Amino acid sequence: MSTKTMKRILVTGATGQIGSELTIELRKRYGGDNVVAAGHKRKPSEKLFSSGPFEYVNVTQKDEIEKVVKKYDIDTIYHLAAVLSAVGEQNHQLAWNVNMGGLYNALEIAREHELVRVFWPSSIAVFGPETPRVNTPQDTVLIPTTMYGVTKVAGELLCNYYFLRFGLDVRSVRYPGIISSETPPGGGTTDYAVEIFYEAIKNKRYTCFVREDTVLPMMYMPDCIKADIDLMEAGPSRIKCRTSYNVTGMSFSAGELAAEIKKYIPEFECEYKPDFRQKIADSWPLSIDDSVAREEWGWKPTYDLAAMTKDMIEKLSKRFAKGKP
Ligand code: VAH
Repeated sequence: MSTKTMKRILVTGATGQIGSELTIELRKRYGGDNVVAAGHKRKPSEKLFSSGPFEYVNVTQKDEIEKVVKKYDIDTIYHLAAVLSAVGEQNHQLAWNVNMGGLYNALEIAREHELVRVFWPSSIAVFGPETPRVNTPQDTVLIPTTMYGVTKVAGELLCNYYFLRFGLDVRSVRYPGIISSETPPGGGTTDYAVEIFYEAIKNKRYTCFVREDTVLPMMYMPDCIKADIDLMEAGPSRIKCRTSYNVTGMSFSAGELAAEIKKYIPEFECEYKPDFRQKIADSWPLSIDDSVAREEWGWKPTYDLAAMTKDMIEKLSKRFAKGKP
């Protein structure tokens, strides 16, 4: 395992919901020019494009990643490029090719170029109906019922293999649903928890695609970014888990989220019309035990439902008032 420090970072999936905010935070910490943002089809925001290098990369093409690694002398990869659960059920081949092909390429490049470290996000989608759903433990049954979940279980095993076989310092967390105000999510089952804020502020009403009583583990973006960076900056000896760490911020039902929003927008009305994503949500846990991450590298979330809702409504209201989308 390399003992060098992380200096020049590549973020794949940098135009996505998490990648776009993670890149900005990494640029604050490591310097704009030392963090290369890589996207595939989505155009980068002005903020992303103007704060450091940007490259278009298709992660299923190893040579496209390798070209950027060589051009910028990259020593660390945050590999976020992925197809999420809902899109993955509509196009399972795409989900397999991007999620598995992309990860394999990133790990092979990290091995061949002896990179310092790799971050790769797994998800609570690794869990399935056979998994204990309350306070889901770190080590448990992983029989997902989505292609996205299959790629996340396989991805965790691949990362563990690259650590054991080649000593590659690859690290991972299992994201719950992530809520944020900067970049809308693209094709996940938990997208309702973001869309509801946009619709409540703009139109005072929202049609939610899961039942009112659907409870899922969630996390606010500032905590998501903190988890990624804290994990990557932890001393190697503290990291005992090389598949992926359970992490979470909070759990709430769609109805509880709507009620919290109504405290700020009393006229807000939410109706519930479950679609195919209900079956996916019903296969996932209600709450997560993240005690191992807390013990091994000091994980501790900051935001609960009330604090997140307040911050989301403030940030989105301010942005919409300026006429921005
Ligand atoms: C999805 N946002 O909905 C992702 C996440 C736990 C959910 O992995 O697919």
